[in-house]
Amino acid sequence: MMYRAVGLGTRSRGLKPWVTVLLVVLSLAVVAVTIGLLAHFLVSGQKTEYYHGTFKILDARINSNSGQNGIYQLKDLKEMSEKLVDDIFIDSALNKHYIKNRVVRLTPEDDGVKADVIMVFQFPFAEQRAVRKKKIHSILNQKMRNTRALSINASSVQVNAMSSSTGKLTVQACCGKRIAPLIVNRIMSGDIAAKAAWPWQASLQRDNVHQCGATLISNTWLVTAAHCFKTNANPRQWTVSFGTTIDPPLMKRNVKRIILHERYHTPAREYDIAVVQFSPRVIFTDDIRRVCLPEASASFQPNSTVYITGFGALYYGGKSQNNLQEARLKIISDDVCKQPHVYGNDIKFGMFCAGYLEGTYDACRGDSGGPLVIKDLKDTWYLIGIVSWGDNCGQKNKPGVYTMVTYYRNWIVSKTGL
Ligand code: 4AZ
Repeated sequence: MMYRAVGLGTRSRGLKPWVTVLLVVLSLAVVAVTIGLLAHFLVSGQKTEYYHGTFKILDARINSNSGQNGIYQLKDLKEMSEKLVDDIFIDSALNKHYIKNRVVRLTPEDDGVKADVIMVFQFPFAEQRAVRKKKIHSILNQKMRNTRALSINASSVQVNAMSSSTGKLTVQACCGKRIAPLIVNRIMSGDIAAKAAWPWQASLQRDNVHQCGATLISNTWLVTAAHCFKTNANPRQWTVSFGTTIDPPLMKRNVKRIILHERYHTPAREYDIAVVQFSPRVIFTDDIRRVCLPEASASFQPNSTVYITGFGALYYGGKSQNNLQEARLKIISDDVCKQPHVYGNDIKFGMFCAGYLEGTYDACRGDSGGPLVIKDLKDTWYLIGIVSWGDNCGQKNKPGVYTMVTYYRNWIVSKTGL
């Protein structure tokens, strides 16, 4: 007892209450600052950095018919180059820091093809960017000298640091990628699309009223159906909106040019394709992004799974929807679709059918001009059809008919340069 009394007495004499409070406050402040510094270190310590690299692939040429020695399809050469850069960094001292790469451009030159690649890393903040740039360059240069995957002029390798805003935008600019997972039901009788699930979908509006769907193929061009402009093709009266709702729109743009296929003449349904240029151009985000266009030589097997999206009606005679709808369909072969009890000879060149002969899942009024897309093994989405026509909606033996994008691929290039 005595011992305790003396102890207490000593403490109260040595440390006054205000000193104790001050000490506690000071220690708390030190702990807070340490946590803050640690958080700052951990967050800014793992900074994403972008580097732009170029290299020359020797004796390579790009052609739409691959197969011959040294002649590649654009898509194959891009994939091979991306794989090469992946392999190089995964098997290097920068393995832990390397995230991914994107080949953003392949330019044919006299003695080969020049590749532009954006490389993404995460580094702690300790080193200077110039030092890292040197490291990245040296790894690329050394390993490209020894690779057998492609013949590369190692002395052509260049590397430059990019600002993270430019890097991010350039990497995001790639086509046919989306962030949302795929969960799909239907358009007719409708299920609502998740935000950012179909970032290439656009709504074409006349006097601000939804008329047709359209698909983003660059930051300023859309593809749609020519028949959407049957009654009015004056760009001043049209606008385009993006996002999964018409109201409120995520973004709106003015239409600058409407180019219909020269051979589209209503009431015929052939050549039902148009390209639309809007301004100002959009900046790609997770919610607004372009789809990929397939090469003219690509073909897609009957029964493949495809998806359509649109703001169109849920039943024949219904009205357009404010929320984007989606449906999973199957490609129907020409043999099946040209049967007399289906569409017979109404299915012409440059058209194909998709849906189900049993009906139900189908595009409808207001979906016209919108996308029919397919996903490849690398989860990249391609526009292969444009909603064009059909008897009624969701009826037995009357599937939707789509403009075949591959058939018009060269026409699209001739108008947009894409
Ligand atoms: C239309 O009127 C329309 N069931 C679009 C597609 C289909 C039918 C009508 C296909 O825009």
